Amino acid sequence: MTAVRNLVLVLGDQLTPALSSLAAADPSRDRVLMAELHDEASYVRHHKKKIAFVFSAMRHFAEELRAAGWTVDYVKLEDPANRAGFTGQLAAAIAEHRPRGIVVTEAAEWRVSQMIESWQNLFSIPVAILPDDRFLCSHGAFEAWAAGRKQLRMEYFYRDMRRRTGLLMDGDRPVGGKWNFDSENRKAADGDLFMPRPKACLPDAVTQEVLALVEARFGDHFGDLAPFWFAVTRAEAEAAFAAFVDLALPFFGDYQDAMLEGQPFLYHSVIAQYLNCGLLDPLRVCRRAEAAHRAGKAPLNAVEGFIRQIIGWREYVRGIYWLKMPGYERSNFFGHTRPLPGFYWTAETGMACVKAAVTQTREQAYAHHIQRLMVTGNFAMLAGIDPHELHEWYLSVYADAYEWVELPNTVGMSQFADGGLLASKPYAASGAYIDRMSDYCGSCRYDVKQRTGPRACPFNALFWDFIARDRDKIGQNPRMAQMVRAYDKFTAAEQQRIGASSAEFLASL
Ligand code: FAD
Ligand code: DLZ
Ligand code: SF4
Repeated sequence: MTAVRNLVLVLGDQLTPALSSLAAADPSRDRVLMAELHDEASYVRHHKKKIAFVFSAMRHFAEELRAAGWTVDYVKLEDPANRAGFTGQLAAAIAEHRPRGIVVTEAAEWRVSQMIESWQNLFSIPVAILPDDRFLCSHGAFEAWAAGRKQLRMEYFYRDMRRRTGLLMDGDRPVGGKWNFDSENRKAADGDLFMPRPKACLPDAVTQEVLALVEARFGDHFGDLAPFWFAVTRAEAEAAFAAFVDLALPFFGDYQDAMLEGQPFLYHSVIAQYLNCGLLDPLRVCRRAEAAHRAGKAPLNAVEGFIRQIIGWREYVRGIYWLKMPGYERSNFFGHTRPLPGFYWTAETGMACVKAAVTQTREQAYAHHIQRLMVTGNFAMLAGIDPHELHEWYLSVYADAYEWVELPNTVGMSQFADGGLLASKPYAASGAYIDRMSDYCGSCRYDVKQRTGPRACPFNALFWDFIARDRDKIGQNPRMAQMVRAYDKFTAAEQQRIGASSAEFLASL
């Protein structure tokens, strides 16, 4: 047997054949290590579907690498040689193979990157940590963009990304003459529209084995395992994305912010879990969407909106995460301390919008952006929930959840807990917004038109109470100042009723 030159550690969200660590290695002399790790499956209590998805995608990727000529040590969860964590597993592999060095693509999140940085000292062998070039904006490029700016607004970052990638550009000008078509993307959905479901993939034998394993080992985690329909290979993920481009992308823009009872996916792509673990490539996905537009198959407002989410928001939140960690995790601008209500896990609440979002989260490990931002996120901010507890909830319950993307979305975008670094204003809304964008209110036991009293939509009194409570912190923002002025116009008796309704509801949580 030839001596192993390097061990290439491939993490569970690095399932990409063109990964920098693999590109730097040689299948004839280097050995790949992958491991299903209890520590990674339980640093938060991930949704069962997410664990099954990651393990099955990892197993399939190991086979893809073997077929391409790599020697892969794949340590299953039940293997007696399993050491539960990255460091222990690597120590065992080093003892067994005595490699000259370790090669790894940088971890996507802080927790694991700290671990990796300790290895060179710990093991006394060279550890090469390579950049993750699946992201379009490197850490250095984001730092350079952010340096010296008073405000880090996504929109300007996004324009730079459009110029750098050439996506939807006519020379140096944006296709259609505008950078952003968001104002066209706010239609409420109508239940009579045809809603394509995301392409479902049948679990093969590998996935079936993983499903049994997850039920046996993580059966007490949140969420339903069945039905399991996620893609677990690159080919399946590509097929799911192709189906989205054909059937849903044309309407993605129009109904991006809409919510409908019984329609968890609407016209969303449901690909974040594939992008985040490496089964789909962000730039390729954007180029496919652009090609659909250029071929006349999808309108500009849809394609621009879709591309903006990926080269704009996705890259921008990653940049903010790495710029601001580790302190960012404990941001709490409003000083909120209320524990997360039990209904975030049980869905047992009379609020139809929250019930729908949590129920589909339990069933599908999925909720679309507006449900996360304007229902569960908005409620938590208005109710003064501890942002760190909420962060752990979002990190646990979604198949696409990884801290680098989840934390800025939760702490920055949805809770304004960073004081406005990421978002230009708090995403706070009363029931009227949810009523406008959804059909939830019709079946709700609360009345969205009432502001106070036992039957009033809780979002209403909570919204005005939030404005009154935090007026000093939000009042400088022109859009929030308008809300403060509106609150000030209420009679003293109405303000008193708002305070009492809100306090009564919060006491009942
Ligand atoms: P689509 O609506 O079809 O959008 C297409 C793609 O754009 C997504 O797949 C995703 O890769 C990207 N995207 C869209 N919005 C964002 C955004 N705000 N930030 C980063 N990427 C975006 N996204 C995650 O990938 N992982 C998370 O853990 C996560 N946590 C979130 C927590 C909160 C509180 C909020 C408000 C948003 C969070 N998001 C997260 C962003 C967004 O909600 C999801 O990316 C999206 O709902 C995934 O569904 P989709 O693939 O159908 O997306
Ligand atoms: C999310 C996840 C899970 C559930 N399980 C594993 C695992 O068993 N082995 C592994 O290598 N990676 C897993 N992951 C993904 C890691 O948590 C991810 O690599 C880190 O969050 C770094 O981004
Ligand atoms: Fe949600 Fe209020 Fe509408 Fe009920 S009435 S669904 S609580 S917004």
